[in-house]
Amino acid sequence: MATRMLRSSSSSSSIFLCLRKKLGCRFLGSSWFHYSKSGIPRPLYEDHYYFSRTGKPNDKHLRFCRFKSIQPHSQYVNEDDDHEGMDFPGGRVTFTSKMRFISESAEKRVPCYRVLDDDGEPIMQSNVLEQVTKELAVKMYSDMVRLQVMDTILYEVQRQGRISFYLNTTGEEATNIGSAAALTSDDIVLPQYREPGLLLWRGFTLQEFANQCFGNKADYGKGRQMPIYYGCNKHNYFTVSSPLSTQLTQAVGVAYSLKMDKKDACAVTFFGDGGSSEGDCHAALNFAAVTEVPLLFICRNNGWAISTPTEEQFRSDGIVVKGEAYGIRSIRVDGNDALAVYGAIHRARKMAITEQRPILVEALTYRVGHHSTSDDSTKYRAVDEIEYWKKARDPVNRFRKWVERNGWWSDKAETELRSSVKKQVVCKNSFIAGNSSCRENRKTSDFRDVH
Ligand SMILES: Cc1ncc(C[n+]2csc(CCOP(=O)(O)OP(=O)(O)O)c2C)c(N)n1
Ligand SMILES: [Mg+2]
Repeated sequence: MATRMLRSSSSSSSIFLCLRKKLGCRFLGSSWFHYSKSGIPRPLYEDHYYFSRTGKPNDKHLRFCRFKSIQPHSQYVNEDDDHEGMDFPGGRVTFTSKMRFISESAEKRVPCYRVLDDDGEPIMQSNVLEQVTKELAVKMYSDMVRLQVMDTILYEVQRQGRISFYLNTTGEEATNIGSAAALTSDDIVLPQYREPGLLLWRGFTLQEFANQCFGNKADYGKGRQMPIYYGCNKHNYFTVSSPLSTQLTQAVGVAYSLKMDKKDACAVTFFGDGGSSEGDCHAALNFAAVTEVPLLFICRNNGWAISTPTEEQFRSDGIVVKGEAYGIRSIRVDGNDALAVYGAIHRARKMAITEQRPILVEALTYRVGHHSTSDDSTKYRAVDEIEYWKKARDPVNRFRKWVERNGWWSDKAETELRSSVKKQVVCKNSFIAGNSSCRENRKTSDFRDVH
């Protein structure tokens, strides 16, 4: 059957490939795709035989329609001739004499969209290279560096015993900053916990980050949360919370309110590969699909959920294929390529708002650091693996190479940036100086603003 599928799809394959090259990035349509050996998605009803070529389906009692939200966009599907079958809620179903189970996985894994290669060279011409101007690129790079420096210092601060906990974003700077750059400040973010780059991008200062980690009196959460549980109304950033994936169902509600108010904005929620196994994740994907809300689901697939590797987390081809099951257009991107993340999220945002639909983005990245300061990842993963991702696949260096080649960055600019961030961090009255001594009196404050 695979050969037959291949043969019958050869001409449309080349059209599809041309389209793909032209468009630069490709979202998977929301329904009925199957991958042939060539890796080209085909509608699942291809190559089916029909139960009856003469009989009329007696299904008038059933309400039938192809929901608008799951109609494959012509850009993503090769339409075949309509064959006989029956109309059934959700659309037309064709008959087949072949007992054929849908494969548990496609022959070819969903490809990963990237703009830059590992050395920061564009792999081919792409609109994204024009969209990202000098000003935008320099801000993206600078914020990636600020995030790195903040992580290094606050990690050390925790090791000195001055704060109780810390969790860094090392290795995931491009996923953080690339998506932050593609959104607008009206888009409402519901984070998991490894996305402080979005707050940083929106203007949350290093001092504000430290206030929260120290739980001092300037902390917006009044010291009632663990360190790194940032939240900020002004920046449309919901407070981080412990139970994994609860933010996903909440995000559907937020997106629904944006839809009702006809806002030119979307909700954006982040989760990890581990979070994708929570029931809430599946409820949220389905809920978002049927309510047709402008919501971006961004999964950071970083290989690990504390000590659980992704091979033990799921049997599917990652998270991207789950979108299709729920009727959600989806894409897999290289999460260590800031331009790919930017391009995909920028396009996804536009589709989510103009078409009022959820979009799922799976960013392939790697958690270079330990899960948190409560973890020692060398106990369950090879140091070589960590070093490989740290050195050969570092997202910050990779982006720097591209910015530098454009003549927008230099060693001098690098030295100035790093020393100015460090200065903010370590000078007198800096973001960490003296913070541990300014806690509010808990006896009187603990019950204020609780309800
Ligand atoms: C409902 C729930 N189950 C378990 C935990 C414990 N827990 C905290 S973080 C974590 C790993 C999550 O991994 P992932 O979603 O991949 O995110 P990452 O840490 O890799 O960024 C687990 C299991 C939790 N916080 N909530
Ligand atoms: Mg993970």
